[in-house]
Amino acid sequence: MTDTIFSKIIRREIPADIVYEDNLCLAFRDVNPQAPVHVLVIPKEPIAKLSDAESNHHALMGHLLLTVKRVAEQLELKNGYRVVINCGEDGGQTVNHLHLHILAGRSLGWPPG
Ligand code: DGP
Repeated sequence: MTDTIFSKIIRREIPADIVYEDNLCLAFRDVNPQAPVHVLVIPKEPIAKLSDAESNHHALMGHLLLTVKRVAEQLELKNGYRVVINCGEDGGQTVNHLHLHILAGRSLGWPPG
């Protein structure tokens, strides 16, 4: 997989507003927020997109979801939040490093555009 801007954030080569980090993942605020709270949770392993995840990523995938819950608690998102994974071109993915969007702080419409 080619290097992306998110790999540079993991390596601290470019700045980001990091809200959580552990040995497997990183969470930081989106540079172009679509809601009052917009955080991205990414694995440190550079998996390009959800459809590239393999069975050996089983535990990592669970860890990413539990990290969403942890970050939501840390940021006190008591009124709820939405988790989004854009996958591939039609899914609207623009950065080819798997990421989970956490959106919160306003009432979110459904269905998404
Ligand atoms: P997606 O469309 O699902 O691939 O979302 C990519 C998101 O990444 C988008 O909401 C904007 C965000 N993003 C892109 N470049 C940067 C960056 O350099 N820093 C941060 N914090 N977010 C970025």
